[in-house]
Amino acid sequence: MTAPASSPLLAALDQLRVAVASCAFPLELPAAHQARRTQQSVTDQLSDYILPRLSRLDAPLLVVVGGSTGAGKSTLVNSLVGRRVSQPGVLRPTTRSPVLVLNPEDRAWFASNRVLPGLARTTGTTGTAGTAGTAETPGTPGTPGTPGTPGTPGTAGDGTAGNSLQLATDETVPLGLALLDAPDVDSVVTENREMADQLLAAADLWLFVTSAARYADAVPWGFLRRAVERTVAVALVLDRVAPQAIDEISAHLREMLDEQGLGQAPLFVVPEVPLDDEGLIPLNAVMPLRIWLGNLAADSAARAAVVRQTLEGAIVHLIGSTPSLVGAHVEQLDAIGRLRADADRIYRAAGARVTEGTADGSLLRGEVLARWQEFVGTGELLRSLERRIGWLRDKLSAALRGRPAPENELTEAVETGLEAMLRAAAESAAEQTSAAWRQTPAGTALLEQDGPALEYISPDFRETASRAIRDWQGYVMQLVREEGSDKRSVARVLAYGVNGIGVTLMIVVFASTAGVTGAEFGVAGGTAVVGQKLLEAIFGDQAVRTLAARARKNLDARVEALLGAELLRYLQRLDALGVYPDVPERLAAATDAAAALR
Ligand SMILES: Nc1nc2c(ncn2[C@@H]2O[C@H](COP(=O)(O)OP(=O)(O)OP(=O)(O)O)[C@@H](O)[C@H]2O)c(=O)[nH]1
Ligand SMILES: [Mg+2]
Repeated sequence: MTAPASSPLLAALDQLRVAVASCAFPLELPAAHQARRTQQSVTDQLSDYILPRLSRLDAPLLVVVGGSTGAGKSTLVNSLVGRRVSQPGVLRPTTRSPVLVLNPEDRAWFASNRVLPGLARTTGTTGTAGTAGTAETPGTPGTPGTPGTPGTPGTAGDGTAGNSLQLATDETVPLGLALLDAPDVDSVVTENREMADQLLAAADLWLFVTSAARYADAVPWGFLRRAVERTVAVALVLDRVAPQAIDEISAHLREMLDEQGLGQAPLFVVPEVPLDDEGLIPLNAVMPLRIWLGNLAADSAARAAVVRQTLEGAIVHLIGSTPSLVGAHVEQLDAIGRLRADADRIYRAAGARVTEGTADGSLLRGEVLARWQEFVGTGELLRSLERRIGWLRDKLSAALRGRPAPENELTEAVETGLEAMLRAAAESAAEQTSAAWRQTPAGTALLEQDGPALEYISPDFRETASRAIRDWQGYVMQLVREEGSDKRSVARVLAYGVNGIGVTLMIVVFASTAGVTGAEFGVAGGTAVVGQKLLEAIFGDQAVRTLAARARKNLDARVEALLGAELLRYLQRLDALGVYPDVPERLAAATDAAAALR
């Protein structure tokens, strides 16, 4: 089992790591919390164990000594080494920052960031018996611990809590094997529990220490069950057993191990004996374990078997955990899709309403209608409309020439009316979209995020809308000017004035679906008919149809752009979540690729 650093499996798992990292669960949805934890543990397991181990299968074996607090882990490690490399103590929990004890020749491997890259190394000086560098503080050797009794302050903890790994080297540690004294798995200190978790995930072999008093506790068994699930190599130490109880307790423990599928795991029993002056268990009591570890370190085939078992278990577990990540990512995508669809639908409907409202005569009311009537003198024109177009044209021309610029007021009224209609549509769309998003906690959280307030229209909406309308009016004027450059109509356009004709075209556009033909002279339709006839008289029927259609199309496009920009604020907030649609497929593919190479 010697995989080169660039093995296909290693490459596939690195791909898988990238794919796992690209999963995102920003919305508080049912599967999100668990998925974030799974993502973290999968990522840790890959970078802390699987990838470094796979790239160096021949690297020293990492034996993590884990178990409940006060089980005697630190004391056991010290006793195996023959000196105090890790500080035991009477105040629980004692070991806060993990201590890695190794042969000086294996130092390079563990000092580098390949193993447990998240933990900074603090190094002890290479110890001679009795001194062990920074890995320990002077303790009170030989204080037999009675858990729960107050300890000497100096013995409680190593003073270095948190994310660091203390390295202690000692010649007595067999080459090719390192012992890591971990914090307690059942700690009252959360960081300890998490650290123990992370360290156990990085182990080639779990050396699980339990005591006569604690061996039936639930939490350590939870860890052991996990080890079985992941087929991690496990050995057990039943520590601190009164000599007369050894048979009974070890039989019971073996029974429990059998039930949990750990019947094959080596079990070492260490009797409770008085500690020596150094606070160490006499050598003969730990000898079987020491020999076993020594043999394991010396036997490269046995070491490889341990590595293979744990590595394969870890990879299988990893591969098995990606479907839940895919599921949770899809759950996010679905929720985002629904929020997006809500916003899309509401803004599309708003756009449709504006398009309809700018065509069905709705705008020809109030100020616009008043200005228009002032502009063309509707009543009289209407009455004469069907009699004689020529007469109408003369009359109109007189009317227009007689009053210098009523079209400017009309143009303004059009701008105001159109702006009000757009604003109402945008306001109602913002209101409806936020109401729709508020239906779910995830949507509510998004609305309440920092950033532009999504419950209202954009602060500069009025301004943007007014500019868009003025630009449209400019476009309509330009249309009229171009059409008027035709030889036949130029004189008439000049006679009526580009602005007057332009604003008339706008009125015609506003009534384009309002039944302007035939006898249905509603107020809006009726007033627009006058404009229609006027334009037809100037440009001809066909040209008026074309002009109106172009003006209409241009207005629709501007409305769409305006509302589109409003909608974009919601979509941007969704995009900013960074939940990408291609992730499930990539993760599934990376998982399949890794599974195929396993
Ligand atoms: N008499 C006797 N005392 C022991 C033995 N093992 C541990 N102790 C004492 O029990 C107490 C706890 O031991 P530690 O080695 O610190 O236990 P630990 O499992 O490392 O504890 P945490 O680091 O808190 O998880 C200390 O006071 C030790 O001196 C033993 O075999 N015999
Ligand atoms: Mg300890």
